[in-house]
Amino acid sequence: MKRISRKLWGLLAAILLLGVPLPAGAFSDVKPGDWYENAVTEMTAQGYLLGYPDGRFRPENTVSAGEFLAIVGRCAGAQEGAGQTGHWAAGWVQAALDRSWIDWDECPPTGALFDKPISRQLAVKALMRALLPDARGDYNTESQKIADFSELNGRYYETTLGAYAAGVIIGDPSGTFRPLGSLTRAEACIIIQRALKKTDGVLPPAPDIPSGPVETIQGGASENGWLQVKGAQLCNEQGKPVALHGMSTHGLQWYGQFAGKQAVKNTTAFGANLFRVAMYTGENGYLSQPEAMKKKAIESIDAAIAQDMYVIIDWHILSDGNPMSHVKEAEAFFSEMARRYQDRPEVIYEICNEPNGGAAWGKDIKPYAQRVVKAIRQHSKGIILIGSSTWSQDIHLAVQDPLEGENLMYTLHFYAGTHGKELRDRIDQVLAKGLPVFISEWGVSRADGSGGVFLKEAGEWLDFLQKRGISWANWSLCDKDETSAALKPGTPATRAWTASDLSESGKFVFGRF
Ligand code: IDC
Repeated sequence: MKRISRKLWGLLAAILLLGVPLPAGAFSDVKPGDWYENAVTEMTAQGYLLGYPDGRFRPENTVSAGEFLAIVGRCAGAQEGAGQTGHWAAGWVQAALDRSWIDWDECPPTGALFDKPISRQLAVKALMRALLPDARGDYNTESQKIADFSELNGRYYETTLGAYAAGVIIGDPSGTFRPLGSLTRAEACIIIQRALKKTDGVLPPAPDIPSGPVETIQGGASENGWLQVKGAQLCNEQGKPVALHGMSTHGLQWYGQFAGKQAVKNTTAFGANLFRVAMYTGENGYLSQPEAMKKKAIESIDAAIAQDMYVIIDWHILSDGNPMSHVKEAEAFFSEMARRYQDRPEVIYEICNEPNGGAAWGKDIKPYAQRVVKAIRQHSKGIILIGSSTWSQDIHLAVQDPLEGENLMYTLHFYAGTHGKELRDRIDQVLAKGLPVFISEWGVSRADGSGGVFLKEAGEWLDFLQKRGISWANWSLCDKDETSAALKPGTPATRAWTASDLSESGKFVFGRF
């Protein structure tokens, strides 16, 4: 059924882009032996491609942005969005914007570029994002195929290299891509046909664009009870979407005072309903002093529970990049914690803060996660948060090979001074495929914990997360002299805090609980 309706869309798209039906082989300007003859004939036979009433195909005419995005949208089975202008292509451009196939500046919804030729780099990006979003090309291998690679804007690397690797673009005899050049109808026909073939009839699911903000409930554990994951959304016990917002501690071994009762109480007073207990494993943390760190973590967890907060136990791997190195310790620790807190709906288990170094999803992280999830599930049905490679940024790899089980979520970590739209697009990609995402750590600083603060960028991030009902914990609740710290240096942990105790970061973040 799906395949038929997509074909029908393709047919409609072809009418729009290329005119009215004519029998295959009937174009007076497509001659046997023309380099595009084969593609035009085959696409026509499939019903994707049609010509003009005068019997011509006009292979050398230039394709406009509106025309190209309309046909790609229909080939991908998308629906028109709410266009901002009366232009016939406005709804299709909007659909492409909503799905992040293109960005606002590349073809604004106001229409100025709808009838302008689409650049080759942009056309390829839109096509690949729509039909083959997972295609990737090795930088070294693929860039060598492109003689004028230096002319390609960096934002098009991923989709262009992916298109070369997938064979969607083969390049002209001179080996140039001409990223800024335009695309003829013949060329558009060929690359769309190639991409459609590569989908093998299995098109990526149309991203489920939130039609408006996801309405989430806040509140504490007494109100929301046991959390559950429904689809990609974190929900409360009644099945209503819920959002948790709060702070992560810094390392318990260094800033343990800001993980105690008073600090937790202060954080709740500013409106947080989430507390993350960052128990470093390396760096003189749990692996060096297990009993002391466990005691500290338990104190902190109990303090959060007493304040009606949800609380994350974070196995904070960092310098020990591969979680597999200490899987036995992790199994034992989480088994003990899950047994201890089996009746507590507040407790959330984060089993590997940030795998890095050589840790790979399929080889290390997933098998690690399977073992630790199993250990936890012997006692608790609580939410489990799973990291990924590259410091918990590679959710696009996790989505290709997720774990089986319930109430599992995948963490993405970002720092507003370092990470932006690339990672947000990644979140939308995986959400569209149903992967539940939790931001268990983010900062208003650069990724090194310093620099900035980047409040404008952080604001864009939080708006994005709010619209999607995604929960977050901010790094970090301490008074260290670094911009990611929420408290001014010298702020005591032993009394209540006022706004004047908060750093620039703290003011911003606490204001967003
Ligand atoms: C940073 C701290 C910094 C500390 C360093 C090493 O801000 O004071 O010296 O760790 O332990 C992460 C990590 C988190 C980092 C943070 C900022 O999870 O431990 O904290 N960050 O660099 N991932 C990305 C950034």
